[in-house]
Amino acid sequence: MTQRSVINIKGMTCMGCVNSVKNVLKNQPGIMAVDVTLEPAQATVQYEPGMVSLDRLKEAILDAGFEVID
Ligand code: 9UX
Repeated sequence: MTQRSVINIKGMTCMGCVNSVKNVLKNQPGIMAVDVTLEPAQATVQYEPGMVSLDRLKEAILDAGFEVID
């Protein structure tokens, strides 16, 4: 069973940022689908919980230079 989560992101200011976030998420293991929007600034991810955790996905966003709002 896949899990769907919404991650609120701070620091995205243009579509380039949106694409950066989209790409880092897409490259994580266990990711089935990714949608990132600027307004609202958030990522909707569908993933396999046995392969990747929500915390790991948030870390990837932080590593890419953005912030995550809990
Ligand atoms: Mo747009 Mo984002 O020029 O890091 S790509 S601001």
